[in-house]
Amino acid sequence: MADTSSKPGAGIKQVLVPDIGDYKGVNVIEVMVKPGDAINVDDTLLTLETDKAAMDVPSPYAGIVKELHVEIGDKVSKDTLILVLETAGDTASEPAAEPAKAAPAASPAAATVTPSSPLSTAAASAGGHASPAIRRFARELGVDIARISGSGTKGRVTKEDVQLFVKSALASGTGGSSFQVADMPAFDFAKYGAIETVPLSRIQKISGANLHRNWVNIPHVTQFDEADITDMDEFRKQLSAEYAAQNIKITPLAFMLKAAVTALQHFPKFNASLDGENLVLKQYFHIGVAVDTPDGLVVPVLRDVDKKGVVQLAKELAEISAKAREKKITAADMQGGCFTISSLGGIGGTAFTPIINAPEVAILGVSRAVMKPVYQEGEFVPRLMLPLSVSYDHRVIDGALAARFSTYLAQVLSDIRRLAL
Ligand code: CAO
Repeated sequence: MADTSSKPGAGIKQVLVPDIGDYKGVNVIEVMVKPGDAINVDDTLLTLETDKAAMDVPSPYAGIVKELHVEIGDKVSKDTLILVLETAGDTASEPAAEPAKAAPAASPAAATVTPSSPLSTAAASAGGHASPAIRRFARELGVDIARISGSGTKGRVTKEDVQLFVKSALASGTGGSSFQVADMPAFDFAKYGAIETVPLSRIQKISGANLHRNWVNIPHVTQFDEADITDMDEFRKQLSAEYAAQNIKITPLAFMLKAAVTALQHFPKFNASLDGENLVLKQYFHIGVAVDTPDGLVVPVLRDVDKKGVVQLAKELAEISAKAREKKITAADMQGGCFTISSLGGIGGTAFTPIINAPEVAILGVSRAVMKPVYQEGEFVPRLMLPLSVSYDHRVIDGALAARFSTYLAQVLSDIRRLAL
C-alpha cells in the first residue's frame, strides 16, 4: 500500500496515500496523528472521504512521526505524501499489506465534519472517537458509540471495545436502547410499477440516523399552544419596512428566538442536558435553527441570543440560512446548542411534533400564523394566532412544567414588552 522506499537516514520512511481505486483529489476529513506521536503498524493515520465512502488509512510501519504533510481539508490522491516516520528498524516496522479500509459515507464517521445536532450529534462531540469501520460495526449492533470508552491509541474505540460493551450490556440485562423488533422486510417495488431509485444525500443519511436515535432514546411528549401575535406582527412589519433599505428582512422567527430565550431563562430546566444522573443547567443561550436545504435538514446554532437584539438576530438568521443552503456550514456552526427552533411557518401547517435535538431536552416547532376569530370581552375579534408545538424530554420535564413553559412563551409573544423583563 504505502511507499516503502527508505529516505535519507536509516529508519526514515515516507508514508504515502495507498491505492484508493479510481479516486483522485479525495477529502481528508480526519487526521489522527501529529509530529512526535509514537504509532504502531495499522494505527489509523487519516480518514478520507469520497462521495461514496469514508476510508481509513492505516500506518504500514511503527515509529515516531517526524513530519506531517497533510491536514483536514486537503485533497489527496494515490501517492500523496502523508508523513515522514522514524522507524525502529525492526520487524515491527515492516509494511502492512492491508489496503485502506472503506466504510459507507453514511457512517456517522463522516460526521467528523458534522455537528452536535439532529444531523450529527454522534460523532465529533461526545467521546466515541473511532474509525468509520468501527462506527459502522457499532451501528450494525445498535450501539451508540459515544457511550463506549476507547482503549485504543488516544482513546479511540476499537472493535474489541464495541464487542466488550455489547457483552457487558447483555450480561447486565441493560441492552441500552436496543429494541426487540422485527427487521423491516425487503420490498420489490418494481413488481408493482415503474420506479426510480435515488440515493439519499450524505446529510440525509447522517440526520436520519441521528433523528432515529433521538426518537427511540428520548421519551417525547409534545405540548401544543397558540400565541396571539397580532401586536408583535404589526411591530415586526413596521421594523421590517424600516430596515428594508439595509436589506434586512425581519420574520417572526427573530422574535421567537428572543421569546424562547426569555422562556428558557424563566424555566432553566429547558436549557439543560442530561448527564447520567445529573442535569447540566447551561448559563448560556445558544439556539439552533432548523434550516431546510436541497440536500436535507441542517441545524446551525445562533450564539448568545440573550445578548442580541431582534434586528441583529434577523441578520444572522439570513446569513446562517444562506450559508447552509450554499453548503458552507461547518461542524463548529452546528455545535453547542441549548434549544432548537424548527419553523415551518413560512410554508404552512397547523401543528407538528418536532424531534428533540439531543443532547438538548426540548425543541420548539412553529407553524403558520393565521387570522382567527377570538372571543374577547363578549365579542369575536380577528387575531393573528401562531401555533406552537413544544416537544420535551419527559425524563427531565414534567407535563405541568411544559404547559407552564408553553403558556409563558405564548404570553411573551403576545406581549413583547415582556422581552424586556
Ligand atoms: N407564520 C406566518 N408567516 C410566517 C411564519 C409564521 N410562523 N414564519 C415565517 N413567515 C413568513 C415570513 O414572514 C416570510 O414572509 P414574506 O415572504 O412575506 O416576507 C415568509 O413566511 C418566508 O419566511 P422564511 O421561511 O424565508 O424565513 P423564516 O425566518 O421564517 O425561516 C428558515 C428561516 C431558515 C428557518 C426557513 O427558511 C426554513 O428553512 N424553514 C424550514 C425548517 C424545517 O425544515 N424544519 C423542519 C425540521 S424537522 O424535519
